[in-house]
Formats: sequence, C-alpha cells, structure tokens
Amino acid sequence: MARRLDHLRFDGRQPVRIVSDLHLWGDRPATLARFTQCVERARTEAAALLVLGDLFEYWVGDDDIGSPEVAPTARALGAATAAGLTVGFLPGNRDFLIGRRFARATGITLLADEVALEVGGFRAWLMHGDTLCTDDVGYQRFRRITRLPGLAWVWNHTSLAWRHERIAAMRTASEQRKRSTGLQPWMDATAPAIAAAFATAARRLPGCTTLIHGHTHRPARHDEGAGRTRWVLPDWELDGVDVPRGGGVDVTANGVEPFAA
Ligand SMILES: [Mn+2]
Repeated sequence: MARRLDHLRFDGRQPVRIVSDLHLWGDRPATLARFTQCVERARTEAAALLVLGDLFEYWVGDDDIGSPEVAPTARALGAATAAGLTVGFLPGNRDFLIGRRFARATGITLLADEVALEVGGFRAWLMHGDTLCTDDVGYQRFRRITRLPGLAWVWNHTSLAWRHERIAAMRTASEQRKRSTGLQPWMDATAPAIAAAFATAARRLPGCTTLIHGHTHRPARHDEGAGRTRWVLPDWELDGVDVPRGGGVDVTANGVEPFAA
C-alpha cells in the first residue's frame, strides 16, 4: 500500500482550511449541503481542505461509493480536486477504512494518523483525537482490534450486502448507547496523552507548539502551558437540531483562526 502523507507544506498565500467530524450520512441532508458549500468555497478561498477524520458516520467500503450515503460527497470532493483544490483525508475512528480506491475516484490525498503541517513557516500537528482519549478503555480496546493488519482485508472481501447489514446493526446499537450515556468525562482527551502528542510533535516538527484535533465534539482553544495551544474542532450537525453546529479552523502563516460553517 502506498504510504500515506505525514508531512504537508504550503506557502501561506492562502489559508489551509481544516474540518472534522462531519459524520455525513443519508439522513443528514442539511449537514451534507453545508459541507458541500464549504468544499466549494475552499476552491477559491483556501490552498487546501483537510478533513481530520469522521467525514462519514460509517464506512461500508470503497466499493460503496455509488450508494446514496456516499455518492453526493464523492461528487463534491471530485469536483473540487478536479478544479485544483488539494483535499486531504486523515482517518477517523468511524471511517479509517477509506482507502486508495475511494481516493483515486475522488482525487483526495490519504493522510497518515498524525500529520505535520507547515503553512508559510507556521507549524501545527494534526490528528483525529481518538488516541488522546486514553480513559475510554473500551474504545481503545476496540481500536486495537479493528486496526489489526488483515482485518480490513477480510472486511472488504465480504459481500457489500452483508457489510450494509452489519453497519445497520452497529448503528442501532450505537444510537441506543448514545441515548443512554451522552458525552461523558472519560470520553475526553487526557492530560498524559496530550503531553505525549505535544512531545511527538516537537520531536518530528521542531518548533511546533500547536495541536489541532477533533473527535471529542468539544470545540475549544486550550492554553496547555509553555506556549502550547490545543485547538479542538467542532462536529457538524445541521439536521434536527435547534442550534446548528459546524465550522473549523483556518491555518495561515500567522496562526490559527476559527470559522463557523
Ligand atoms: Mn471520532
């Protein structure tokens, strides 16, 4: 498998736009419409659009690109990359199986789990954020199992219909879980994991004191001390809510600036 990019450099003439946790799916038409707008705007306003994971609520497989859940997003991404926009995708916990076939069909660039970003001399470290939630022991176990080499291959070689059934079952279970637990403190990034991420960033991208991630659905700008800043991206939800959520950050040569969707 081709290596996923783990280092991106831009000259800083235009911002690099970063979003995450869109959780696009067939029953979220308003969220999809707003994301499509965001992709189109990025064509003229940004040097690149980077999605830090969970673009989709589920990933059935790259061979599912024609499904109503995936096709509109694939078309929007394909049009943007054909027009010259760089679109990078960093795997989330829900859609880490997005692979080369989808990338080829849409023109997007597959990114590694952690990415060094340089924009006109400004440096930031990018990740999805699930690996920072080390108190979520059940999830970390699930992550280790689902990322075992070979498991993706097995999944991708089952029938499309069977995978759709499994996803539907997972979805029902997950909705029930969400209703009963909600956002819990142990689902947030932990101090030791954050410190470790900053240490990795400083080692692999000297001078980097900025961490940008999503996943926790707790958008914020955290001052982590010693001149370090951690930006947490918002999730997107414009369907069936009173207060729509969305947006992300623009990274320029001068730093990080949040924007609303
Ligand atoms: Mn996530």
